[in-house]
Amino acid sequence: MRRDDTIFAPASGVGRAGVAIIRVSGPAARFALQTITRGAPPPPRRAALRALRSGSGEIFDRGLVLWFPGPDSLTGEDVAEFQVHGGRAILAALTDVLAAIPGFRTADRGEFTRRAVENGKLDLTQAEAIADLVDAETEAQRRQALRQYDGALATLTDGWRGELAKALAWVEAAIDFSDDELPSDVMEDARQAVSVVGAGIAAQLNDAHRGELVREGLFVAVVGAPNAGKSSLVNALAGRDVAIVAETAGTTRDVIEVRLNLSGYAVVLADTAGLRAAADQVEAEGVRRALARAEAADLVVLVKDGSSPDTSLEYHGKLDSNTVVTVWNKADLPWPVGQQGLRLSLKTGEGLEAVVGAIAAAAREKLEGLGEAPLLTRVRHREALKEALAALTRAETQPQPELFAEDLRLAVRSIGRITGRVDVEDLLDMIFRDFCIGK
Ligand SMILES: Nc1nc2c(ncn2[C@@H]2O[C@H](COP(=O)(O)OP(=O)(O)O)[C@@H](O)[C@H]2O)c(=O)[nH]1
Ligand SMILES: [Mg+2]
Repeated sequence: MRRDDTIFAPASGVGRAGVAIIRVSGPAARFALQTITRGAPPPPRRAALRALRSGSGEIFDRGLVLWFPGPDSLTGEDVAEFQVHGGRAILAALTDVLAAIPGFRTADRGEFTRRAVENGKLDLTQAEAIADLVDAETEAQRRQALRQYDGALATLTDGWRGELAKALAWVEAAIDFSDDELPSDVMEDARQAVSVVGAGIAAQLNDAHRGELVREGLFVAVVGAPNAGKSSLVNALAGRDVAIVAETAGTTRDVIEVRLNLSGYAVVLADTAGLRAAADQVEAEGVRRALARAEAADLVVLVKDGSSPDTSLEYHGKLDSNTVVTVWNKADLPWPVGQQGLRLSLKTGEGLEAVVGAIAAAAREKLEGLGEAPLLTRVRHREALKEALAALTRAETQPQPELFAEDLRLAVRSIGRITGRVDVEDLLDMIFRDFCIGK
């Protein structure tokens, strides 16, 4: 797709910095380079130091310029890059000259990547991966995004799509040609392919949403009796005071959330009201929310006060369905004999590292423990695969080749939506080129 307008935007962050990078993409990128440097562009992909001039001819900075003629560029269009000193006045001067060139405008959000997708430089999963890479706050998120950028998801789904398209080609051949013109078992082969790909998709869907959890963060609920030290633990893990710590039992009444990076995993930690027979209605509502949060959480941290009887016992049955890390707090106080488990004192800091380790291990188990690392990182991927699987399941019981073909076509299209390669006919053309029937 060819665009008439040329877009520009800072590729580096806003504010003062050593260097700022401005990217320009579109048919007039070369013109911009020539106008601002008053000379020919440097050789492709080579940095050159140039004086940069404003409209009046005044030099406003000296910086590196780069020239990437399309289609071998980020967007597939002609691209120019200016690496200038990262001051506001310089950026303003550069932006002014660019904006004054006819057909130039500032880029919309994600527009460079969008053009790259439209020009076939990236597929949709890679474009999403770029956004995820930029947003990645933890190691696990970065690893997952890079994997997707490198094409892990695209390779998997393109493989399925190819298999099904081949099957579809056979079925269409079976519809169009008489039996004696074809190898005997084409329909059988097609059905076999449908069942293999269907099983592969079903296995991928059965990944406990791990990819989405890595990306969006694991929900961890901190629960336990009032005064056990839940709020103190949340604050200690967050490294700052997000929750009120108080001697008065029943202080925390609503759910308080904090996002943090726990040993490389994105986690949304929730502090909750203490579990006990509530003193008033507000507290009762707090208890209800705490239990609801524990139920909805991916992981529960149960905090117990080792120095006093546990008043939350009656609620523990409700936590059983989830992965629970139990922590015994107040190890600095005398404990009755028999309290065993992960010892912690939030007062002295004793055992905190081990608790972080235990929660991180449980998180790792949730996210990676089930073998092969996950590939579906967005609801969108999951929905497309669910649709494809539904079509394949229908196809399996479809005796009529025409209807079987129609379901296959739907499945190929659904899978193609993940990468943005949706044209089934293109794929068929490619496959039929290798066919020898009717040559
Ligand atoms: N001695 C001692 N006191 C603690 C410890 N952790 C928390 N506390 C105290 O226990 C009380 C309740 O703590 P808080 O975090 O508000 O508990 P929550 O009700 O479970 O959120 C506060 O007075 C804290 O200072 C600990 O490890 N040792
Ligand atoms: Mg509290």
